[in-house]
Amino acid sequence: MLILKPDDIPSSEITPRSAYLNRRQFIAAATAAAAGTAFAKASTETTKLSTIKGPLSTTGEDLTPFDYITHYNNFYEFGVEKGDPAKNAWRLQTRPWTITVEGLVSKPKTFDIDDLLKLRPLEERVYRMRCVEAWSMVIPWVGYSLSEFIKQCEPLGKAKYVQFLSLADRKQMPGLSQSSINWPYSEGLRMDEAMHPLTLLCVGLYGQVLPNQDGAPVRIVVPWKYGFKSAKSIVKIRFVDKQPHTAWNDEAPNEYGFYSNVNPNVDHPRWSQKYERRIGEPIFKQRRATLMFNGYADQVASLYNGMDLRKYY
Ligand SMILES: Nc1nc2c(c(=O)[nH]1)N[C@H]1C(S)=C(S)[C@@H](COP(=O)(O)O)O[C@H]1N2
Ligand SMILES: [Mo]
Repeated sequence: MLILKPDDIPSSEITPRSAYLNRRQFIAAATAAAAGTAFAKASTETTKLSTIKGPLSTTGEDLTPFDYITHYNNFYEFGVEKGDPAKNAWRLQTRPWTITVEGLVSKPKTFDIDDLLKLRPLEERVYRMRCVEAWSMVIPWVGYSLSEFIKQCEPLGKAKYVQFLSLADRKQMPGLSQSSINWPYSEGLRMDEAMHPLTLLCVGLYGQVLPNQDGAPVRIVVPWKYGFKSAKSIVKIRFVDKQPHTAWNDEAPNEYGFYSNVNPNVDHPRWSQKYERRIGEPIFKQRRATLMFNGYADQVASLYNGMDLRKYY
């Protein structure tokens, strides 16, 4: 079963922001009533984070409004529709939370999320994000370079790749039984990609802790790759010597490659990647050209020198 596809909702059906907010308040109230204390508990966790301005921020683009970032999601553990994560992710318990580090490291370790939050100063980093389904957003993430965390993990020289594994818990995640994904959601990067300063260990957005539907309490963000490379709600990081298996590549290997760098010149077998729709913008501004490496070519193109990007899609 293949689910990822370009979103073909006509632009005319995109709800204006005012109506959207009203509906959102309605949904929040209805969900709170249905969920009782669980929702109340989750909503008290929208704690503010103190951040410094990250020098690696993308400039000159309007931010996607918070309500779109939190109500138009892909997070299949909570359902396959864009609105499902916002409806269902209140079930996710984000404390206590640990990341287990294993594989080719000097010694396996477990990190508590509250210690990770204190490891480095938290930066606000504005990144363009491009989903493989040909929509995009501009998001003010909060976090610090994954490389800072990887240094704490003490990987061995033999480690060539990093694998990220998301939580997969049937009690909290109603979407696990709704799609054929090979759970837990697995993603991976080559070590030099993982160590690149743009690759973010992300704990928040818009100056607050990550909303559950965006991958609380900790996710990866890799802005020059299609969105599915940015694994949410991660509980395990494994250092390995061979390219790890990844969830979408397991699902459809000819459609979703390991590298999945944003590339307008290499179409998906079922659709073009030349253009994208910017979520939340007025209809006349929505269609825009997709940029090589999502606009981060100056910073990352050298990672792929000499590689055929058609072969390593
Ligand atoms: N664990 C997990 N991570 C995931 C996904 C998912 O379904 N499960 N979806 C991916 C996809 S396809 C995209 S586009 C981004 C969306 O992130 P956002 O909802 O915060 O914008 O998360 C990625 N990370
Ligand atoms: Mo995506």
